[in-house]
Amino acid sequence: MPRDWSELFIVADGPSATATAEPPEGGEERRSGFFRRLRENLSKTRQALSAEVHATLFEDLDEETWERLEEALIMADVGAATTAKIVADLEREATAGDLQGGEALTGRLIELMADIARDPAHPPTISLLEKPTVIMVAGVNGTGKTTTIGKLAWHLRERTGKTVLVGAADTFRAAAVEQLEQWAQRAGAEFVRGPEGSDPGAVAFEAVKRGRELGVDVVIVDTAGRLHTQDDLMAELAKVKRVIGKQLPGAPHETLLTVDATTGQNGLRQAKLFSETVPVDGIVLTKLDGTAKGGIALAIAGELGIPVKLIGIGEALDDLRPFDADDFARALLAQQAEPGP
Ligand SMILES: Nc1nc2c(ncn2[C@@H]2O[C@H](COP(=O)(O)OP(=O)(O)O)[C@@H](O)[C@H]2O)c(=O)[nH]1
Ligand SMILES: [Mg+2]
Repeated sequence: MPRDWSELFIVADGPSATATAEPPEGGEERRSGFFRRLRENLSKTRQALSAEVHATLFEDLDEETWERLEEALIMADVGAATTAKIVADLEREATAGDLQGGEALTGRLIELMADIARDPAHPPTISLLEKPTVIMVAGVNGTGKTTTIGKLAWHLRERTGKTVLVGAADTFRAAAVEQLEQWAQRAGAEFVRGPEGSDPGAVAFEAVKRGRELGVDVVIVDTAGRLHTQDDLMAELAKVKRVIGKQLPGAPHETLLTVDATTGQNGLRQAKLFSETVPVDGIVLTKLDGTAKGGIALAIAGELGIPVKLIGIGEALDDLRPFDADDFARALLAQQAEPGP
């Protein structure tokens, strides 16, 4: 599981990138620093969940234990089906006598949650082997597409030394283009825009073309998140994707969908809808810092079969990170503030 940027990106000279800004020494310290921050950023979900879980699992186990546990997980938006599976597994093992005491039960619960979020068939990595690698970012308005692109461009440059171009194919709102341009500047990325009100497909085409001419490593294409109707939006998204493929066969190589964690189960429904129109390779779960519904990460992984690849935990450049199922589950429930092995 990628715990680090260098493990998220698959690059040509090895299974993982050589991190330019992160020397290998001090890796452990850096990891525990990351983990502490993840834990802090997830504090809303953790507070809501862990108090109830601890109150339940450290008492005598009975029918009510499992009901209360289910309720706590559902309140954290883990999702009914995913919750039922986790709790049934834990109850079975506890009843069989395999788990003794609150500590062991909580530890096993963390493992079960991480297992759900981890899908070996869909590893949460992003391949950068094509040049340029084209990443298309889709999602409903306000879910964090533009912000995520800025952060991602910045990390690609900082952590892997890649050159990046971003294309403003969200032409629906003029302000969206300006906002993306500012992020591109902060991230040190090239920027392609079209004339006002231009066709999103044409901008996406131009961005990939320009990226090829400049020889950049990664092209990231922003898209609109709101149109007159949902059908329009989906049709446009499919078209942008098609047009990108015309400029560069095989592209986009990666389609990321932003889901706002604060919208909980609604975000899950959005993700289903989008993924029926364009195949989605990975979810970026944003705004996890501001919600008690962080359990949605598990519901997405468990019920959609699309890996969560990145999580947004704030509004700053540095507030995007690879999703690690184990760290995530532990950050939600573990008492101790350090990552496990
Ligand atoms: N707290 C927090 N805010 C975020 C995060 N990601 C995006 N935002 C905020 O959400 C709002 C909408 O983001 P934007 O990128 O414009 O969404 P877009 O319409 O999908 O492009 C902005 O105010 C962002 O600062 C996040 O991870 N945490
Ligand atoms: Mg935007």
